[in-house]
Amino acid sequence: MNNYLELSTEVKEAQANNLPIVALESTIISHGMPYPKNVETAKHCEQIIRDNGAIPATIAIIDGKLKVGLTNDELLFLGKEGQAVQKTSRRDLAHVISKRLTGATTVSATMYIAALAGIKLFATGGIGGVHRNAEDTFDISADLEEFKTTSVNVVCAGAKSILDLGKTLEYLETNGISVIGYNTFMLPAFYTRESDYTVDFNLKTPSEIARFIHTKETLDLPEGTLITNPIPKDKSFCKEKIDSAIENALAEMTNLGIKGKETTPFLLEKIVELTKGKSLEANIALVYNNCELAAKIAVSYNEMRD
Ligand code: PSU
Ligand code: MN
Repeated sequence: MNNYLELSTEVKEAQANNLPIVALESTIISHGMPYPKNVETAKHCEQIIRDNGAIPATIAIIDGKLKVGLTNDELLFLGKEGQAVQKTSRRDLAHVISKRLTGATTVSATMYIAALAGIKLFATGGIGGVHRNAEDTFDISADLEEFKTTSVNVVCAGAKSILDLGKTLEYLETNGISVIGYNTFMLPAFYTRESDYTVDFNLKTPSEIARFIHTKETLDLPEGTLITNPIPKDKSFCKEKIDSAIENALAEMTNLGIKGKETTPFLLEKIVELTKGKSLEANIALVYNNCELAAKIAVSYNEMRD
């Protein structure tokens, strides 16, 4: 396996010196945001992690190698190519690697690779979940499955209501995956700080969250944890406005017959268009907020390790 794994010099040095590391995914760059904002955001995410005392490790597959830590050229390539790059979830890994292709990794594939590299914290915007109408389509993101077996702790801004939030929470509970709220008892809904759902545990400081992760590991529980962090107040959306954009995007998706892995990228792009770019601004702000929290948890977790 390690034949495919390639760590950047920065990540290798961080490991050698026992520094805290935070993983970042690459589908958010290629499929989640338009160029050039995607590249700008990806670079700034790395900077925020450094500013908060940890080392960033953006993960992607480049020419068949599992890369942990990307160069600026690699980031730029993924950002410019956009949706022409293969969106790579767990099920795509063997294909992309055996053909020596380049792939942008989703939350599931990024967690898998982060675990191989021994990285415990991962920051992103939103994770995949149980889609609305999943009872008919069976569309449940591989991201949720990954949390069952991969002990990586993911900071996100909750689940957006292109998904069925209630079913997503039930699915997580069934599989023994804890949903932590950072200073919130309500599950944040990505563009908004509130939703009609509650998290499992409201933890108030990065060190409380780090203690939770450390304890889970001491108990040999193999699951990942979902850490939800509400979008900053000044960037959050009015619920009615975003809900109406989401409804319109979903209706257009059904009309166009879009299915499978194209669903999430289509909806994200459509929502940006319908909100005249405001949802993109919100998305960028919440990712930055998550990078900061993940770095702080990683620093605190690192101090607890023996
Ligand atoms: N949600 C976002 N931005 C994203 C994604 C989700 O707000 O970029 C991406 C992530 O990479 C996530 C993937 O892992 O979409 C989930 O895709 P699917 O729903 O097809 O499982
Ligand atoms: Mn899906």
